[in-house]
Amino acid sequence: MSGKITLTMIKPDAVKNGHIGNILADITNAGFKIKALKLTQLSRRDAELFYEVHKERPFFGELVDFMISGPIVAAVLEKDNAIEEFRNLIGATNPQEAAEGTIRQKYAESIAANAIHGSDSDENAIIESDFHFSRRELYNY
Ligand code: RTP
Ligand code: MG
Repeated sequence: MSGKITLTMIKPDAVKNGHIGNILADITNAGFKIKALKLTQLSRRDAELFYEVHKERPFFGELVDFMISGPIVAAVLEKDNAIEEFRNLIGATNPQEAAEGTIRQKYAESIAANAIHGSDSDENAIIESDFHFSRRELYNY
């Protein structure tokens, strides 16, 4: 049984390029409900913690530097089968491989500056939601 929640971040490239509104429109038009939402900027310590699973990967330093380079938009989203549905909406990690109409195909610059994050499991969606939001910042409506 898959869960109803995912955590997204609109990454610094997409924020700087003025895509917040269009990306949120794509997300809501795809049937996701926004349960929590904020503009924020990660500290180096925040980004290292958030991406701890990738700390041995060769791109870890570049990833952290990029994610703290400007503000991001964090959001908790609700939809049935949220993880898989949202990863389908955002497209492949490398925007050159992302399907037509996906958020990364439309808005990403490169594999590093790839516009948006989506949780990769139900378990991580809860961990990542707790990272960005207190439970009272999540709304049901
Ligand atoms: P995300 O976690 O951001 O939703 O992306 P993802 O699952 O599609 O990709 P993941 O393997 O979790 O990698 C996390 C982020 O690291 C950056 N990356 N850079 N330079 C590279 O080869 C490389 N590979 C990955 C991307 O920003 C990716 O979203
Ligand atoms: Mg990932």
